[in-house]
Amino acid sequence: MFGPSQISSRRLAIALSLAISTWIAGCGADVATSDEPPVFSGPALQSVDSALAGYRVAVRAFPLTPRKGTNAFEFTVTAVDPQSPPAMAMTLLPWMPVHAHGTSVLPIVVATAPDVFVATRVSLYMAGIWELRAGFQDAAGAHVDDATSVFEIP
Ligand SMILES: [Cu+2]
Repeated sequence: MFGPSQISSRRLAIALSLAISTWIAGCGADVATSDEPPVFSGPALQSVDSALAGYRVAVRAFPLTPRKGTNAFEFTVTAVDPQSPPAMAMTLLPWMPVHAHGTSVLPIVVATAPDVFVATRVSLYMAGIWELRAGFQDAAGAHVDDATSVFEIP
């Protein structure tokens, strides 16, 4: 009684359910590891001016809401002063001002595009106010400016 179209839709349903269960298993595995590549999307959580007003820095986080523990952040740097050299490198110091301490684990910062820097392994290990002190360097490696964004970790 099955016509050809009914058989093919049944096969399609089986193929789809296999694909979906594979996809769910894949997601579960990704969530379980701390090496999950960060994904940044949506509007910036913060946009801050640099200390010398040469740059505006948009900050996105992964997870989307920074949590107690390891986070990743993306910094998109736009020169607002035409005299500002391009920011070619960035350093990041997580700092807890109320206790005057940083982190023993240091972030890893890589440039993922011109003017875009991603910091992984940002260890915000205590609840409270954390400063993310970003420093920018020019092509010669000279320090040119700083920008601090502030996050409260629940
Ligand atoms: Cu602390």
